[in-house]
Amino acid sequence: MNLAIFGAHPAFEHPQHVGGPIVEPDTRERFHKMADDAFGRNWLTNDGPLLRRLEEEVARIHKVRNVIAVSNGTVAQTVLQQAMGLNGGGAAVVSGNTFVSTARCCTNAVMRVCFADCEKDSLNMDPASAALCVAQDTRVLIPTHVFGRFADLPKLTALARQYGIAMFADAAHTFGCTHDGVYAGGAGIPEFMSFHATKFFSTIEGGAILTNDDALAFECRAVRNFGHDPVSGIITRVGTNAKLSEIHAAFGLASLPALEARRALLRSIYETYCAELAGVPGIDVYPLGEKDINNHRYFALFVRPDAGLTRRELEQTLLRENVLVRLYFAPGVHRLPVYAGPDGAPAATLPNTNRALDSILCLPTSFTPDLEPIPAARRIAALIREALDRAPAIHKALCG
Ligand code: T4K
Repeated sequence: MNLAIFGAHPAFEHPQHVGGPIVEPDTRERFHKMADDAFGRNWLTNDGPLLRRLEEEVARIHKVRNVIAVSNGTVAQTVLQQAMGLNGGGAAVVSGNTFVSTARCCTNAVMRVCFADCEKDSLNMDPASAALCVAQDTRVLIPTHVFGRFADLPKLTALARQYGIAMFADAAHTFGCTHDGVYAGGAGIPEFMSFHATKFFSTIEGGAILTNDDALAFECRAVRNFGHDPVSGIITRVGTNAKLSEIHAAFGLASLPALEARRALLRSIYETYCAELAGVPGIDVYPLGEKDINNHRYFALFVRPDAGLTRRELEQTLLRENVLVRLYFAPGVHRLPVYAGPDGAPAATLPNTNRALDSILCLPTSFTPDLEPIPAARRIAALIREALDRAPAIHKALCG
């Protein structure tokens, strides 16, 4: 196999994105019909019938009492924090291995952020590192479930209880995922999700809070709608506009019947990558949780130092083949200049997080409609094997 880096035609005619939206033909058809019905009703937002149905369906799937759908995952965290009274001062313990928004929502609420390291294996918040972050002014612990794999909630909730601090989880990646049979939202703490177009389940833009706490759900509904009390309609607290439109809800509802087939396909892609990359020197696949059921939306691997190519070199080689790999969440929110100390030093030194983020590469799990998914995944794995076999020549081509 020749490689584009040596002048061959790229392996893929069109760019293959990590996170390219998954929209089955049936989903499109259902969406058009539901959106059209919404226009027929002339009710397009503000707690409409589709939004309510979406909330009921997600609550049923996740076996949780309350789902509050909002306009995106970032806003879901903001609404949840406000409903929990986490505004104005104090500190939050956040995982260094998360999307930038998890930390930004805290600083937007005028909370100081302390970044915890992740566990080597799961890449989720390490309870021991989180414990070291807890200070006098700590108010909340916010683990993220990375790539659909659950953080160690028993240990983290025990830690939060020990110090009398609040806790909720960033479950942006965990739609339809379970740990020990329990879905996000059902483990005794509130959790929020993202329904962004790149996610396993999407409302194009959207998100939700999941909680078994009815009083908290009531608060979230009020905050979502400018602070209007959901029963009286009177503005009784400070709120914002976090509403999800009927058209977005329609897209989510239209996707629901496709989800099990979608998960099965993603699982086959995951298994294909695993089989094709097994035993490739210098490549480790991100391990799934033993007691977890995953949605397989993300496929992450790590390029070890003995791979022959650096992560950057492998990334560059694949980009030229139109395989648009991503480096989630590199370089790491804790290493962003916006969180640096006055001396410019990173906000935290997190060895496990740094090691993971300096070697991670996420591969596409969805492809353009002209491609058969399994052969496309096989081809990407073959490109990786070929690139590593020809490491010295690639190194030379990239370094000049
Ligand atoms: N917590 C965690 C752990 C999260 O991962 C996220 C979001 C949040 C909280 C916040 O939730 P939201 O407020 O976003 O609901 C993407 C997504 O925008 C973001 O939702 C996601 N996590 C994050 C991990 O990834 P980007 O900037 O890296 O990628 P983006 O949106 O440019 O899309 C990824 C790729 O997909 C691109 O290469 C192009 C392709 N793509 C994207 C879209 C939107 C398409 O082919 N078609 C499309 O329509 O943030």
